[in-house]
Amino acid sequence: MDQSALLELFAQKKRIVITTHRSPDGDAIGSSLALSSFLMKEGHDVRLVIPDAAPDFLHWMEGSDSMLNFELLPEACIEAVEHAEVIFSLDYNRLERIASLGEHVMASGAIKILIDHHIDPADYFDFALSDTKASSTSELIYRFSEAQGWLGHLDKAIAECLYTGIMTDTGSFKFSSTSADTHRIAAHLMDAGLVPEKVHSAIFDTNTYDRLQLLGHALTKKLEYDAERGVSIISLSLSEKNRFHYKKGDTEGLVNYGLSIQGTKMAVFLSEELNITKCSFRSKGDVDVNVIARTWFNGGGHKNAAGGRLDMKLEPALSYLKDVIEHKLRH
Ligand SMILES: [Mn+2]
Repeated sequence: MDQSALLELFAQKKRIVITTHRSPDGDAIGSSLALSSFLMKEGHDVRLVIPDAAPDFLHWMEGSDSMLNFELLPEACIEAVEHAEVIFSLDYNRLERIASLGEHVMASGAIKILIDHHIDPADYFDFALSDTKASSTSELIYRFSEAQGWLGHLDKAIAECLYTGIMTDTGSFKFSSTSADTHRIAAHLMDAGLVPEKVHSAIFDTNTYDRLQLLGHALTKKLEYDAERGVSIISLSLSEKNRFHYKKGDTEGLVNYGLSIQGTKMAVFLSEELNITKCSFRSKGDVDVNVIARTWFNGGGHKNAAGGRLDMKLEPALSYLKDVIEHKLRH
């Protein structure tokens, strides 16, 4: 499918489902809500389906009330997918990322469109805008909408959604994926009425007292630094998280503190859940944490930011991680 076929596709009103990944972040929700608004303003029937809940700090975004949560409303989500003529995959590129909803997407005869910036997309779509150099899926939604001729619909609410995605995925415009185009798009979003300070504050000035105490505990008691290898590790057990009344999203960004130590090449955050330990990886330069996460931690992501999971408690997970670092990685 090419660009002109896409223009033709959206010339008629369609039943459209937008999907994004599990544990949706600012880019997942921002890009999905923005695309949803563009499509609705074009007159299409749009459902936005998310595998599980979005964190509270994203609930202010316009349209977030109408998202269908697969965990809460599985039947409505499956029905939407089964009736869709077009299904979008945003900010992910493998159907495992949307839990068992992926099987329904796979089985659907709808036209499948992938818009994403992760590497190695699986081959299940009819059209893909897949650019691993792009700062965010939100940036790609801007480009996609521009190519479709939809930017006339760009308003303040859509601009806020796209800006949220770009800002969160670029660490507030500081990661190497931030291009001149990223800034140009941000400028256009401001022209549409966006107030960056408002979005920044809505996303980041949302700490609770407990969250800051948990952060303090993690940094003073649970941060290990291996200066020789340039590796930092933060680990938190379920009971530690409970002690600080942990809520989803409270450890968001914690791994970046490890990476900010001068000389660090790789930072890891281990977070114990009921029966598993979640692993987040960040790196600088040539250290490819996507490969590390894929090879040893049942996960993947980007070269400098990836995630994975181990089916074990925190203590064995920490030993396993250290074993991989000592014996498997070249330093
Ligand atoms: Mn993203």
